[in-house]
Amino acid sequence: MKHALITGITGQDGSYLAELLLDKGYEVYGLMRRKSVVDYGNVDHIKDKIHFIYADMTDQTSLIHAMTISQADEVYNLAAQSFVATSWEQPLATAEIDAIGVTNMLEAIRVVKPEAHFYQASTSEMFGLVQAIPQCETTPFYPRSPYGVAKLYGHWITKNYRESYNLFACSGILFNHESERRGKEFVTRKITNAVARIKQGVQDCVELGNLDSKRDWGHSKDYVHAMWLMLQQDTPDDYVIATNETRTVREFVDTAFACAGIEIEWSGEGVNETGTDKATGKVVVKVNPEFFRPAEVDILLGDPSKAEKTLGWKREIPFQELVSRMVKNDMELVAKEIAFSRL
Ligand code: NDP
Ligand code: GDR
Repeated sequence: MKHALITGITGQDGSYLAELLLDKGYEVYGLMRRKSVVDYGNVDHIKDKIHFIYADMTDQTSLIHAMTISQADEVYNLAAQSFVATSWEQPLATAEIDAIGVTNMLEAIRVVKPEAHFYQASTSEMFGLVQAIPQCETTPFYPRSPYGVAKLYGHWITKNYRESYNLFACSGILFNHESERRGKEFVTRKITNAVARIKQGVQDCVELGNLDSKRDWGHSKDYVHAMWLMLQQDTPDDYVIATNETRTVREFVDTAFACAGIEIEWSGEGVNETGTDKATGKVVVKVNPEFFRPAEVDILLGDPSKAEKTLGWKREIPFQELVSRMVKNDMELVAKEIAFSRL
C-alpha cells in the first residue's frame, strides 16, 4: 500500500486529491495547522480515513516530523497562502509559506526519504504580464503579485532540487480551477454564492472588481488527477494543466446568473458598469474599485498539449457544467441556511 502526504489537505484541491488517493487504496496523511477551533475544512466528510499530522510550512522541524511519521512515497505540496489579493496585504507571510515553505518541504524529503516523489503546486500566476498567448511550459514568466513571485521561487527551487539532488520533483503549472469547494473570496464562488442569495431574496447585489480580466477556468477534480499522473511517470517533469479556453469575469457572471434563470443586461463603463436583471430591472452587479488589484494579470489561456500527450490527461468537466454545478450547490446551501434561520 502506497503512502501519500498531502500538505494543504483541508483546502479545495487537497480534499479532491485525498478522495482520489483513498479510492486508489493509498494510506493518506494530511498536514493540519493548529487552530483554536478544530476545523477539518473540505475533508470533514472523510476525516476518519485520514492520518492528520499537525505541522506548518514555515516550521521545518514539523515537516521532518511529518515525513518521518508518514514515510510518504508521494508528497503533494498544496499548502499555500493562495489568495492573490491577500498577498499584497501579507507579502512576507506569503513568501514564508509559498516560497521558503517549498524548500522546507524539499529539505525534509532529502533528509528523511529522498526517493519519495514530490509534486509542487505551481501556478499560471507566474506568467503574469502577458508574454505569449496561449501560455505553455516554455513561455517566459513575469509574475504580477507577491503571490506570483513567491510561487515562482517555489517553482524554480523544485526544478533546482531535481537537477541538484536527482529528486523526483515535478511542478504542475495549473491554471485556475474551481469547484463547489472553492473558497468564497475567489471570484467564481463569490459570484455563484451571490447568484444563489439574490435568487432566494437574501441579497440584492454583488460588488466585483475588474470584469475584463480573462481566466482559463477548469474543475479541481480534473486537475488533481493530473497531479497524480505526474508522479506516476518514469521521469519527473513540469506540465501546464489548463482547458485552452479563456473567458472574462463578465462572461462568468452572465453564465452563472443564466443558470438561475436570470438574464443580465450590462450598461455603463469601468467603475460605472452595472449588470441589471432584465426581467425585474434591478441592479444585481456593481463594480467596486475596492476589488481592483494594484497590478492585474489581464489574460490567462493555457496550452495543455504536453500533459495531454505525455500523461494522457484530459479535461472531463466543461465550463458550462462547472458553473452550473457551483450554482446548484450554492442554491442548496443557501436554501438550507434560510430554512435553518427560520427554525
Ligand atoms: P486553498 O486555499 O483552498 O487551500 C490552501 C491550503 O493550504 C489549506 O489547506 C490551508 O490550510 C493550507 N495552508 C495555508 N498556509 C499553510 C501553512 N503555513 N502551513 C500549512 N498549511 C497551510 O487552495 P487550493 O486548494 O485552491 O490550491 C491548492 C494549491 O494549488 C495552492 O498551493 C495554490 O496556490 C495552488 N494553485 C491553485 C490554483 C487554483 O486555481 N485553485 C491554480 C494554481 C495553483 P488551512 O485550512 O489551515 O487554512
Ligand atoms: P486568481 O483568482 O487571482 O486568478 O488566483 P480570483 O478568483 O481571486 O481572481 C480572478 C480574477 O477575477 C478578478 N476579479 C475579482 N476577484 C476576486 N477575488 N473578487 C472580486 O470581487 C473580483 N472582481 C474581479 C480578479 O481581479 C482576477 O483578475 C487564483 C488562485 O486560486 C491562485 O491561488 C491560483 O494560483 C490562480 O488562480 C491560478
